[in-house]
Amino acid sequence: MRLLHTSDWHLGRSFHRVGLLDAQAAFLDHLVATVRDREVDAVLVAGDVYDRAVPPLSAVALFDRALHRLAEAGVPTVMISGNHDSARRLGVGAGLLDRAGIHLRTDPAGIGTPVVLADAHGDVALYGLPYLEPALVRERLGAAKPGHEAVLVAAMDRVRADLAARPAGTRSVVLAHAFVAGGAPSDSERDITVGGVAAVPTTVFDGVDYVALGHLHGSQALTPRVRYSGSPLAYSFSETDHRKTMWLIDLGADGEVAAAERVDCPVPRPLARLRGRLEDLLADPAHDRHQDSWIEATLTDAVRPHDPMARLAERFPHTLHLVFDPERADTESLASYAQRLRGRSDQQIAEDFVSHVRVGAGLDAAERNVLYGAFDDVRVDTAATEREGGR
Ligand SMILES: [Mn+2]
Repeated sequence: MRLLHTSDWHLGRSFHRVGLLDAQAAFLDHLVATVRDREVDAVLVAGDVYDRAVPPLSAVALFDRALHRLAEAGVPTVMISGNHDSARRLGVGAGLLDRAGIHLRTDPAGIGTPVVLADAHGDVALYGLPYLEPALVRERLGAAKPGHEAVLVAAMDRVRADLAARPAGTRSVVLAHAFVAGGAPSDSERDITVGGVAAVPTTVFDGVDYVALGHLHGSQALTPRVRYSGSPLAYSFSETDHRKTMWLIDLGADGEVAAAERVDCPVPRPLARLRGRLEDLLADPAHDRHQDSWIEATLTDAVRPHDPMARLAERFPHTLHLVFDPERADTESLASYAQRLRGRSDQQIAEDFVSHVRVGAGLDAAERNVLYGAFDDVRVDTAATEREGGR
């Protein structure tokens, strides 16, 4: 059975000040063309269909068109909600869409009820696990502990129980939206850390033949059968070196991954990160090849040049982002707020703040629990508000 695995479309998202709706429409054209040209048997969309709980109408219209075209192509599609989606809003009409072969799984209640497809070698059961916010679903799933790992273990127990009751030899696929250990993040995923622990081990997914993951925006294979497709477009300059693709997976007669191919997504415009003094960036012939790229420029001039954006735009009309990183001996004190925070979690930043105001006295274990608990409460409040459609 041939599966096309994609995720993290983030419909409605823009890149700095550039709207990406046309690029997202081009990606969806490419998806539908791939389904037809490569004789795909099922499409898997592993969450973050939209960028926001309440997406702009233009994004909703784009999604609507995609649903119609997938249904017309006659290819079964399984989709889950991600941490950016409002599960309730995305799931509207799911029962009706089912009849058109589009299987939206946004409710944890449906985790143990697969979409069953068949080929010459028998059945394939496809289980959709929507993004599971631990504090909201722990009780309902009967998870033993708080945290991402415990709720995913409970969800996977339901999957394995259902699978065990099916005829021997039934092959299985799971879609999940999670941060799985070993995966490399970028700057454009929303943090889902709980209690300081974000990543769950790949062993959580033991017992199924293929795991189609969403959340991380770089394409990667954690094991041959546990993969992230990554987003179809770059959503931050940290993804400059990513190759954006979908996975075309051939699931063999015994559930083995017989083939895994990366299908390239259309690139609206390449990305480039340039660094140096403004005059050098404007003069260096090596940068000729970046003239049509979206540019992030880090200027190292000791004195901030006059109107740098306008001057850069003369050579690089698609300059989107400027960073100032002057070359001086005491760069520490001059580093911008953003530079000092780069690559650090909210928890680390808060811990450093506490130790700063207490002149070096860091957090003890009890204080750290209180702090992490507060972060979790804020996230749960936000997620609960979105579930109730409050915003
Ligand atoms: Mn995402």
